[in-house]
Amino acid sequence: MSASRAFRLLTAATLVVVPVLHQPAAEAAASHARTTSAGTASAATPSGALGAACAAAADLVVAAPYDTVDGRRRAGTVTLYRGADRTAVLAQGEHGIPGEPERGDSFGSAVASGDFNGDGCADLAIGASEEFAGTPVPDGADGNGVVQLLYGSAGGLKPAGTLDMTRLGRDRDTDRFGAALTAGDLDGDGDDELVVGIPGLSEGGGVGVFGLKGRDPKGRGTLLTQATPWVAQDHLESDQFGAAVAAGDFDGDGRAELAVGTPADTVGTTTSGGGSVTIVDLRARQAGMYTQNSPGVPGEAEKWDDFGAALAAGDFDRDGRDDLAIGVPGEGLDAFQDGPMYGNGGVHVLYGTRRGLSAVGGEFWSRKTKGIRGKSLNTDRLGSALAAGDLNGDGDAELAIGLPGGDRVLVLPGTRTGGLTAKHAVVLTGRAGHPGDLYGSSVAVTGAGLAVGSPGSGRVTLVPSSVRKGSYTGLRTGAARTLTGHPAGLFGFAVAP
Ligand SMILES: [Ca+2]
Ligand SMILES: [Ca+2]
Ligand SMILES: [Ca+2]
Ligand SMILES: [Ca+2]
Repeated sequence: MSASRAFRLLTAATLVVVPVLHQPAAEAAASHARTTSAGTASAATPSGALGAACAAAADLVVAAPYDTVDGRRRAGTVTLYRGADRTAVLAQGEHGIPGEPERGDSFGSAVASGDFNGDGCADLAIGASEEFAGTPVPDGADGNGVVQLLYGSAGGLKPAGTLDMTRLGRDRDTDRFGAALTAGDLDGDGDDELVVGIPGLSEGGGVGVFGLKGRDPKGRGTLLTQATPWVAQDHLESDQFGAAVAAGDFDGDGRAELAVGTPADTVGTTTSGGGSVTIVDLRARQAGMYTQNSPGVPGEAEKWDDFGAALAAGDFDRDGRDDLAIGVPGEGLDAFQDGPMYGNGGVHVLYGTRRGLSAVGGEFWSRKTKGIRGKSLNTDRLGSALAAGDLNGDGDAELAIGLPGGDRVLVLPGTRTGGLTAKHAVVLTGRAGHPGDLYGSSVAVTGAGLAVGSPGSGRVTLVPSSVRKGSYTGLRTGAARTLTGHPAGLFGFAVAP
């Protein structure tokens, strides 16, 4: 196996992919409904007659994209849990899932749940970003990538088909289709669209949107790139547009907009890898871009910042409009930052307004922010993973921020009176003396609390939360439980409700 390949995916575990997976699917459009009802198996499932007919397959999905399957290394598995009980281990070629486990597929590169077919039952999308459809190429090359769909039903999750680049009218290339996933109701018709990140696409990355306007989610999708005429951005092959995706209704009109991270985007003329985030209104065919050089956004775009490496949407101030958290894990706050692996890291928060997201009144959070406990280190990489959801049941979303280099997760309470606050913020800590755990590489808000992945040690920590209104996270840190898998499989690389 190629050491560089392993390094890259591990790096991605720490640095890049997390947001996507953790942006709980349908969080975007359904963030208000989600997570308020502790114990609900699928918050994405609307209540009602149809919903009652759905079998609750899982309330937590844990990906292990490097798991060995039938002796094939890095083929990948995805494990479903209800509470702490394992209900199924999914792999290609098992449980009716098409394909076969091959060396290096990375099934579980991303996971997202949502109601894609509109039947009221929560469905599951699983990325296998390194899958090759045709002749395998040598280890180390980027995969074509596929996404496998499973539909919820009265009988549980059933395999429903495979998506790949050809559904977007393009030949397969080293696209990494499915390296990132999210779900959201982009057209306002009540079902979730599936959004697939394709960061390796030749024109600097891309995003595929499936199921718009009542179309079959398995049918022809819509491809969006920086070269799309109404997006019209400069693009280099290495930009990684689509490395992170999130959906949120930022203007409160009932339809979600799409946020696309381009963490390696060049900003200005001299800056490589400063990163950008593009906000897309697919229906209006409008796109706008934020960088650290945008008016009102604090900071300055610098090399290796990785602005947009993680994204999460949630209504932090409960005004009915989603707000957007943007991770910038490579942000340097200390003198020594010489290299792409360094970064104290930070998170920008843009709040939604009637006219969409606005940098006015935005925030920048780091471990140096007043009121946040602990010392900021230049290896923390805070903002590598983000998740938003209402942990304490008072209607506003809390924000969980992973800093896997520091083996910690910072959780900020949302408030009706001013959005996120450091007041009663919680810092969750991984196992003492185990820095290789990479605790906080992935985070997800579930119906029961917060899930934190430590792929370095193959662990996922479940921290339950309960109702506690106001400026609290509601987390019950003393009641945390741990799920374990194979460390070599990167169990916990991605988690989703
Ligand atoms: Ca469904
Ligand atoms: Ca829809
Ligand atoms: Ca808001
Ligand atoms: Ca809350």
